[in-house]
Amino acid sequence: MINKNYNKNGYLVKKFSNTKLIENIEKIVKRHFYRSTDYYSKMSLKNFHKITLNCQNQLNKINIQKFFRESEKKFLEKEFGEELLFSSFVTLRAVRPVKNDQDLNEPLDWHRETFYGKKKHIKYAINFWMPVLNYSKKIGLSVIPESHKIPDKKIIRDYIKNTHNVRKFSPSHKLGFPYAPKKLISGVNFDKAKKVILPKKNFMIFSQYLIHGNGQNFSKKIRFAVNFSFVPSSKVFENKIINSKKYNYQKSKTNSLYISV
Ligand SMILES: O=C(O)CCC(=O)C(=O)O
Ligand SMILES: [Fe+2]
Repeated sequence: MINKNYNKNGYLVKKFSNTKLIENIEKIVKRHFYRSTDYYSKMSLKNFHKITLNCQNQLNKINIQKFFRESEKKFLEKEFGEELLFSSFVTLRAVRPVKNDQDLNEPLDWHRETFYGKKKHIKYAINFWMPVLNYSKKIGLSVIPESHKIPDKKIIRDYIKNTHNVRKFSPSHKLGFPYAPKKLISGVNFDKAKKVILPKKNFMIFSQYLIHGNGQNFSKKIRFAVNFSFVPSSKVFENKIINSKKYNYQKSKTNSLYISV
């Protein structure tokens, strides 16, 4: 990545070159979540995650990664100038409004992806993240700018109680919730934390080393975002060629693969 902002802050916001993707994703999400917020707020987290996973499975049928690679080809070529490998599935991030500020079941706390995977390429891997519905300044993704420069060993974390009751390979797990959650104890300056403001029809990419989290949703509606990750192929050290496709085994929580799309 050669972009100065990205290298300085650890993330970058860009306008979509083609908005067709946003429309398609919105349509699918609305089709799965057609009832009132109240209806979803009353159900257990487990049942809510089941519905979310159904929707995520549908989203995975439209090859969002490929659409992104093709429509942002110019930008990606300029920034990376090499082949990129994409995570084999996308995650739908659906977060219900919280009832009060003690309600810590819904959000994903501060983390960087090395909390949950140890592969060398994570250092070079990049998360793509796009708001889908009901995002605002109040409920955007939170980041600590420049925190991607802090070495992993300085970031102190500890295991915490699995309050989500996430089991390995359960729907919640497949939605990106950790089954062995950790809490960031020290090593970063939380005074620098900020919400990233994404104008409509923009996406964000950020280093997997950047400290980020989604915070509680204090709005009245369920917020939806989609994310996946990608990595420059030269940074992947365990390429395997299967049926003429390049795969990298990322032995992570959900057994995701990096593939060329
Ligand atoms: O959007 C969210 O809810 C969390 C996103 C996140 O942690 C990620 O994209 O890596
Ligand atoms: Fe994350």
